[in-house]
Amino acid sequence: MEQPIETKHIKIITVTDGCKAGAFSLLHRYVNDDFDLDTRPTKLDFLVKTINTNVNNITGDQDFDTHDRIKLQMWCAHWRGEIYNTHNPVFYRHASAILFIFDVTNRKSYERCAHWLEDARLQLTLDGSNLTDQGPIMALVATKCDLEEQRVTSTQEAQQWATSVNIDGYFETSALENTGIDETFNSVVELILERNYIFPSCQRVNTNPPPPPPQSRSYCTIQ
Ligand SMILES: Nc1nc2c(ncn2[C@@H]2O[C@H](COP(=O)(O)OP(=O)(O)OP(=O)(O)O)[C@@H](O)[C@H]2O)c(=O)[nH]1
Ligand SMILES: [Mg+2]
Repeated sequence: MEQPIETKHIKIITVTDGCKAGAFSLLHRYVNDDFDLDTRPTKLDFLVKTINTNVNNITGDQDFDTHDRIKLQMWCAHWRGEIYNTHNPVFYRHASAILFIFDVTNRKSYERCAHWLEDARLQLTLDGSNLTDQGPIMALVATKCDLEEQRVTSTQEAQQWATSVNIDGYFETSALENTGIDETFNSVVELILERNYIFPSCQRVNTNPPPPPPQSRSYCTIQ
């Protein structure tokens, strides 16, 4: 008899200063393997990707077999706009990971990460929905690394800052060249699994036969 397939639901949110840092492009590349040079500003994007992960090999977690699936629900919002002001706690609530996104060619987008980090920690404390004192995985993600000549924040500086404020990981990406993106999300998922920072209320048990290799892509935009 076939074993039930467990689908773990994991919420990941991106945080930027709403300055075209490339948050949507990062998710769009990861989920749809696509890139658009001329994106439109949106208030909220919601992208979903289902992945197969042989986490036994990664974490040694015997409860998690190769038939299990992870459904990543990824939120990307204009953080300064009305959605943030109105629904701020909803974004952070039950997030397993928070990605602070900055554009390596835009100094302000980097400097504002300190503010958003402080804000995230405050909101999570006020909301009281953290699973543990440690809280969700937090990662700093640099975008547009293909624009090396226009770069104004170095790898070393960003890495050092991330370490100094206890951020769990620092990653460099280019959605245009498709570099660093799978590595970023694979590492973030591994960190989530290692910390076991998954909200039980998000879990479902799916008794259907195993689905085909991951192709599940969907995406919704509010403009
Ligand atoms: N060269 C380069 N351009 C990029 C990259 N990622 C995004 N862009 C461009 O940066 C602009 C903004 O990208 P978005 O993904 O919309 O950024 P965003 O953070 O969602 O923007 P807002 O929500 O409007 O603040 C677009 O013109 C993208 O084509 C990248 O890796 N390299
Ligand atoms: Mg956007």
